[in-house]
Amino acid sequence: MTRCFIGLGSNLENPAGQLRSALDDIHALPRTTLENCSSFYTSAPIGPGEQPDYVNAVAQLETALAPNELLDALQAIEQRHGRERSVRWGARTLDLDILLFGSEIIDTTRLTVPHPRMAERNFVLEPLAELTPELQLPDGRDLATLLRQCPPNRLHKL
Ligand code: ROI
Repeated sequence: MTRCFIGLGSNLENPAGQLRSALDDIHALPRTTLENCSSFYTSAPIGPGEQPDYVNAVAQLETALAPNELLDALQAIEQRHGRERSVRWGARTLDLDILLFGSEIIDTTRLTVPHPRMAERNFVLEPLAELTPELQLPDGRDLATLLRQCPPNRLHKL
């Protein structure tokens, strides 16, 4: 079993409800247990144009799935939530990102882990720190340092 962390985000169609239902779906994944979830946070959108605020959270799983199998399963959940991949960085009903997969470093066409932009996103780092304040990334950087260096962005615990 591998411990992994998933970033959840939504800014359309009842975002907090989208996250709750995504957690139910993650809970139901095969060979996987949902160990923990952070608080939900509202966050100012990062990205182009006008879009509504997001609700973000981080979930902690233990899984026997391989990284690609987990990615397939998460993308299937996104699809069921009506995710349309039209505009890069546009508004979305549900976004599920593999942030960390044990201590693995993965760089394939489908998947880059640790998530390449997590260090710049307080809506990822804050909820992650709620779950594992002492976390070290596979490249040796520690979460507390990343948090101190992260650009500020409006973030409120719900
Ligand atoms: N901005 C915020 N605040 N939260 C997100 O989850 C999020 N996700 C994205 C982009 C569009 C980059 N901006 C975001 O994919």
